Amino acid sequence: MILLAAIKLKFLQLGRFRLDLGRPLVMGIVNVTPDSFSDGGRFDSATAAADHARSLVAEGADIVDIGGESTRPGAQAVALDEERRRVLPVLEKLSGLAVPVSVDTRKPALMREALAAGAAMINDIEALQSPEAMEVAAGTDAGICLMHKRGVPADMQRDPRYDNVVAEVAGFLATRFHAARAAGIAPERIVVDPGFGFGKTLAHNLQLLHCLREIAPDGVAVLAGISRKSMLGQITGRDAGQRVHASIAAALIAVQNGAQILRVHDVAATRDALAVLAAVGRGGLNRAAPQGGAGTA
Ligand code: HH2
Repeated sequence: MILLAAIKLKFLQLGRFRLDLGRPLVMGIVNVTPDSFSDGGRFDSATAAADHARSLVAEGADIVDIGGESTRPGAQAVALDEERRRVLPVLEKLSGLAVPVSVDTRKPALMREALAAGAAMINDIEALQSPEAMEVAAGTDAGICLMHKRGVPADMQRDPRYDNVVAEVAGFLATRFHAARAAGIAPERIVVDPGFGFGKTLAHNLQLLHCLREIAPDGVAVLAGISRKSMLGQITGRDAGQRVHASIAAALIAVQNGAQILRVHDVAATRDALAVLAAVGRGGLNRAAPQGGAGTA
């Protein structure tokens, strides 16, 4: 039995990139798909997707996550050749990017090809449960995101049930973390994610957000992907494109509840919100009277 890290990790190691965990990291989403729930069809050429990735980096993304298969509720699986055709040309255009590129895929063959093409992280919504995926991941120095989901995208929102969603998600992520450690993957390469919206009702998602600190093995970095998701539509009544404000609120709550990486569509807005949070944190440490005047502008 491998002991869990007793202290919080200070950095993430994603291939050749070492990312300081002293502040929350922002992962910008680039969907190279015709059918993603909020940006489907907007970046479905390699050039448009690579340009979007670069603009997210300019806005302050620490990682960009390239996906060639929508996993929204009800989505149908995409064939390997098609996903490959969507993702690999984007990776090629992004070689030499200043930040690590993650690839959001559950297909071991594409993981292997993406890593060979320069990806520094694998974001697997199936948490490396395929032995082949685990083998690919263990054979590299890339970062790994292990996400919880119940069911498959085509039917995962059909009446999901848990006795205790927080305990069950935490148990699953601990098991997957141990499996990755046993395969030889170092803890600083591993991130865990409760998988908001993946086989969960609004109540389940809210419990997970509230208890985010409880879902990860000790010291392991937590990624939260809530951006523009339908749980925010259920709360606000707004369509996906109108959920930026709600996404920012959820992102800040996630960070205050222990998330260290935020997977988001709206990088600039998220960065601004995090800057305010960080300033309040610094202000709280310095109990002296605030500097500056009482201007309102
Ligand atoms: N959510 C989506 C896709 N991949 N990966 C992780 N680790 N965590 C998530 O919460 C997550 C994810 C779904 O969001 P999006 O990529 O915006 O939409 P779509 O699946 O429709 O492309």
